[in-house]
Amino acid sequence: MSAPNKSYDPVEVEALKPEQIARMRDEALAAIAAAGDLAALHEVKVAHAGDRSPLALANREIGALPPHAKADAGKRVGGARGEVKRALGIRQEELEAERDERVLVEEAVDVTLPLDREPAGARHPLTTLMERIEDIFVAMGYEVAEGPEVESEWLNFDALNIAPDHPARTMQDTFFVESAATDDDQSGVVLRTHTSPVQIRSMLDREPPVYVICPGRVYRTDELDATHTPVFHQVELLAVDEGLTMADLKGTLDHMVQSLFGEGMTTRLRPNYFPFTEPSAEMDMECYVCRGASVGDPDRPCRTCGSEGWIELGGCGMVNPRVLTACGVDPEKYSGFAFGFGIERMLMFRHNVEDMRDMVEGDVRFTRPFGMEI
Ligand code: FA5
Repeated sequence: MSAPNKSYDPVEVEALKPEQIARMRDEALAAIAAAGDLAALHEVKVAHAGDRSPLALANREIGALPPHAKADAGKRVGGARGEVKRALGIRQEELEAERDERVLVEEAVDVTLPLDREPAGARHPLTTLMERIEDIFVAMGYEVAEGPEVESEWLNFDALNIAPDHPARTMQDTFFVESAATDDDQSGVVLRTHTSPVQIRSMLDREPPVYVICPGRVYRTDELDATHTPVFHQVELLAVDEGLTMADLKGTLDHMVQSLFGEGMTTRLRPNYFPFTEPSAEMDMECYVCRGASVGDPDRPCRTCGSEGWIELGGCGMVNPRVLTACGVDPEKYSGFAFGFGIERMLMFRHNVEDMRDMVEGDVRFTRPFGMEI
């Protein structure tokens, strides 16, 4: 700030002359009017109303005036600065309104325009079918049990009464991960060929009674074709309790097929052989499409059961006492039943899927028609 000027002549303080103040104000007002957008207006504000603007500098000169001249000069400068400030405010509002209007036009969303929809996905029907089967048994009090897909040979075969030299060992073509050591009895490691080792794990982990349902992926060295895949899914069921009989097994199977295929459906058991069940059976369900009406009637062929009247589901039987013993369960006190079947095969006849390869190719056109069933 300048020092007080005792010999002040207001005419000689150039910046405070009325015409200078008027010029500064007019220049400021013109610049404000010319500012085309908010950024330009901000620059004008700094230049004409900021601390280093001509009017601000003139205002500083007032302090150097003698008292009688201060009021006059102060009014003049203050008036000009007030006008500039008001003009800035008005222009600011105008430019903001213009900007808002422009944004509304430029960023408008036409909700009537057609849009490229993301194609909706669908859960794989194998997953939904497996969950549906789990739900049936969970509702009956069964527990869902799972086991590893890379399994010890002992649990996959030996504990299930399939000894190394047993012919049944070659019935399921096996992917070997690690061979068994030859100089001791160390078990090898395989990709499990069925879900039955989860039976063993469940019995080893729990005290009877045991009621488990074991869904999972299994592996066999089968070629991929219309009815086989090297990686498929099975569901295994195991019940161990006092006094269980084949009648309980049959009743459980009937309940499952009725829950999945409709009231009144029934099953039948045909003798078969599995080393881990005794007696063993192949389980069939009544054809839910023709209900047996196609049998012997060439005019009513049934594609679902091949006019057999029955559809093969999988294997079952009473748990072999040797398996109970291997798992520390007293076969004198407890008995058990088990069954296991392939989910891919069930999906084939439940939904008329003709080729199993469609299930593994990952083409959404296959899964989408099954929708989002949960
Ligand atoms: C077994 O795997 C026994 N563990 C089932 C069992 C459990 C019997 C409990 C007794 C007690 P099997 O090898 O038959 O059984 O296979 C069962 C089902 O798996 C077959 O009925 C079939 O539906 C399915 N399956 C077998 N191989 C394939 C394959 N390569 N691709 C798709 N599904 C298959």
